Amino acid sequence: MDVLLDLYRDMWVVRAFELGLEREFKKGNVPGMLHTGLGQEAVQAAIAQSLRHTDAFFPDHRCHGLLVLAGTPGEKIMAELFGKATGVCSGKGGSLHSADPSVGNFGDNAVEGSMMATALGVALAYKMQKRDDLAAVIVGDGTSGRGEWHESLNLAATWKLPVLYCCVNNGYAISTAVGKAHATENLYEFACAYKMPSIQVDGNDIVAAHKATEEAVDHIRKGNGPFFIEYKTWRWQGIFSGEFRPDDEVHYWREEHEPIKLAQQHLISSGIADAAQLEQIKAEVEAQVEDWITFAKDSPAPDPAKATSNVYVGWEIAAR
Ligand SMILES: Cc1ncc(C[n+]2csc(CCOP(=O)(O)OP(=O)(O)O)c2C)c(N)n1
Ligand SMILES: [Mg+2]
Repeated sequence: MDVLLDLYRDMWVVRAFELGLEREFKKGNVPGMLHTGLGQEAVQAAIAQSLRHTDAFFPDHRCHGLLVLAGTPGEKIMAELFGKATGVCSGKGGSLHSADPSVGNFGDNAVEGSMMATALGVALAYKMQKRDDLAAVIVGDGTSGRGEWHESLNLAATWKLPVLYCCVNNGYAISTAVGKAHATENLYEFACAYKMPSIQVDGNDIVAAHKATEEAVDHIRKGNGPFFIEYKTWRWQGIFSGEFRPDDEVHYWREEHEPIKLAQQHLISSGIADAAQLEQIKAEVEAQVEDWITFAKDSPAPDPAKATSNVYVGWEIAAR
């Protein structure tokens, strides 16, 4: 199958997963907070496509779909988000703390940017082991104001560590626009200061995002050190229910420059697929996601007696 058709399906996995999850969240079936990856489907599909299971990746709080694309069964991610015992971390990790080392998912962390430091350690280990695997870290624009962000880039560049920096610049951190909190709106310029190869790419254009990610990964696997990609995109979800973004901006990103629509136009105009095929892919993925939701709903809650197991590696701690 054409890789672009594959990526199209992957984008629908992200979209359908998040729409289904959001619907269930609103019904009160999903505990905790929910940050969705809606609008960022092309970024997630491109990253997942370029990684392999022996790489390490550190997802951020909007990467539920990417976790599925990386290889964890969809029902296990869905059940995890529902807080159920059948989840990939037995329902204890939820959206922000689930991991699955079997596919290279080293886990998210609610302290934004802290994975940038952890990724360095993993990348250093891979380099010392002379592997051609890499550590990919996915972070939002807001993280680039943190000290760890800059320390990580500096050390990765200095030691030529195999780190793929995926900076998802969706324009806002909470409700603060990038330009109001950073010296530049083009975050790849920070990476230039650390003498790191970097690129800014349209994160809503799957063709461009895929090409950039493949090139970056190839560069890293050849032992050339880190690479920084800034994906310019836009998240559908505001943090608060009141919409703080201007109407013309919303219209541009959700209508004119919407990633799935752009991919459809490309696939049809280049003769890779017709509208009926694309509709079928969408319907298949949506049905699959509904199965995952049913699985999650029907799964048991974790056993309270096991609340203290698997908290620390190799330790059992007593409940208080
Ligand atoms: C160190 C730290 N500071 C603050 C927060 C609270 N917080 C959660 S999400 C978020 C905004 C993150 O913005 P960005 O990195 O741009 O990601 P986005 O939500 O836009 O995808 C903040 C400040 C946090 N989790 N960690
Ligand atoms: Mg942001």
